[in-house]
Amino acid sequence: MSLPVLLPQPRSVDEKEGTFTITEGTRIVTDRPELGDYLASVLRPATGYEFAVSAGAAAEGDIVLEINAEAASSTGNQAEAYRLVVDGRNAIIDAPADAGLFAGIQTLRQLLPAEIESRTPASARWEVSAVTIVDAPRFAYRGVMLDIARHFFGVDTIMQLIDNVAAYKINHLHLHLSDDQGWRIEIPGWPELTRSGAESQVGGGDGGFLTTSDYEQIVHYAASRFITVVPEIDMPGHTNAAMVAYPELAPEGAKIAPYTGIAVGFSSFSIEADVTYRFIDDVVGHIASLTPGPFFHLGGDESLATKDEDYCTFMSRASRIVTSHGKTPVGWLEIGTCADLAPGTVGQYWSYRVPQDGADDQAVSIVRQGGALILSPADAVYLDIMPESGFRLGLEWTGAPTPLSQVADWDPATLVPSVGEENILGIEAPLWTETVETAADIDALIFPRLLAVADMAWADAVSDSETRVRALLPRLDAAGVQYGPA
Ligand code: TNX
Repeated sequence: MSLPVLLPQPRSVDEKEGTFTITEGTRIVTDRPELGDYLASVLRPATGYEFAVSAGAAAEGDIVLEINAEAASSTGNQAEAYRLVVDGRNAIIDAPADAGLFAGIQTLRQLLPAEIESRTPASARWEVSAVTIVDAPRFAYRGVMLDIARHFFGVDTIMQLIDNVAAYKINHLHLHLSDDQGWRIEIPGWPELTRSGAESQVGGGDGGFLTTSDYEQIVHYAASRFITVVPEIDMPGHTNAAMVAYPELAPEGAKIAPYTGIAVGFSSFSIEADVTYRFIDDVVGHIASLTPGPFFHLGGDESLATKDEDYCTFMSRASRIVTSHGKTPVGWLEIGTCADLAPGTVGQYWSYRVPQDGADDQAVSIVRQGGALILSPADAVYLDIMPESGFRLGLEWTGAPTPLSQVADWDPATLVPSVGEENILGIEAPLWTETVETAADIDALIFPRLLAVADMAWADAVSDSETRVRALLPRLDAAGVQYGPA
């Protein structure tokens, strides 16, 4: 039996003689019941087996998940490191921490036939080749972004996305929660945000918003899949919807009406008004209190309606509001034009694979101010860029489509020549939703290209990313993911 393609590519894979077979009697033995239940929930639908989860001693035929501090000695002391040892008797995952066990579970899934991903009973021989895998990620931050402002998507769609991406070891979900076209999260004391501010979207549909409990549910579900939610409230531009709700946030005399087009760069908060900063303090404070992860994203992109001299005054203040609520600020790369950010502010690179218009200087400025970078080069990992010309969804402002073959065709360590790997948190693939209206549209743009991103964000060096991703398509098929061109 030969090993299937594993994606992301593990650090070391040592194939052995023999096979382990999952049967009706296979139990999951672990003293981490939540992880055991999760693994059972992954394996049950296709196999139809029970997968009793229990603590105690393992017998032949069992799958074992165990915390083992020593596993760190062979993998490096990383939270997501794990070992997976399969022989004729057992499949055993051990790791220094739960996040590593979760990562190891995803690898075990891929050692089984693709039919394991079916949500209804499937027939296959549930066999796994004997193997020893020792694995840990290259980058700590492996993200995907969903824009729920241009078109609104609710809890169910977001939870489905979380499950679909967790299978490929994506561990951050950035939610773009506000833009010109809509404000998408409830904030106590500012009720108009989710009335007039949320009733529009691109093309004039109904819009919508997440209640506090919706957002809590998402954060909780994401955490159960070891995914950190990164909330973004975009400012001082991309704020038309907030100003529809509260015109006092706008510069004097500005005319504010709901916006349902897809232009950018026409809105700005008032930089002088005190109410602007009271508002930001309330918004950041509320969302930060609901968000267990360390980050709060302030946007800061394309603030073309904000005067240059005002932009940095604003970003100095706004980034410090974020740190005052205990979070690390993140901003799109333009924040690197400012020299007085809160120390440690993270920058999200969204220029091209060859830096344009001073993007390299902006990246360096962020690193000098103590921040790291999240890399999202637009002509590689912007998943809203069409996968092929004429595709029914997506934009093409990068000048050309982004086919699967291009997604991993760059090197994170040399993207910005003077920013080395030690200053790179990781890679994130954004999905802006100007053209995206349904959950099926999300699948069609995110998959399979996100797999190439997941591969390069986890693995030390991957070659032939396109062929590797194609090998995984039967798994996406079995899982019912309606992926786009590959
Ligand atoms: C640029 S990239 C934007 C978004 C658009 C996107 C469309 C960035 C930080 N801002 O406002 O939705 O292009 O691809």
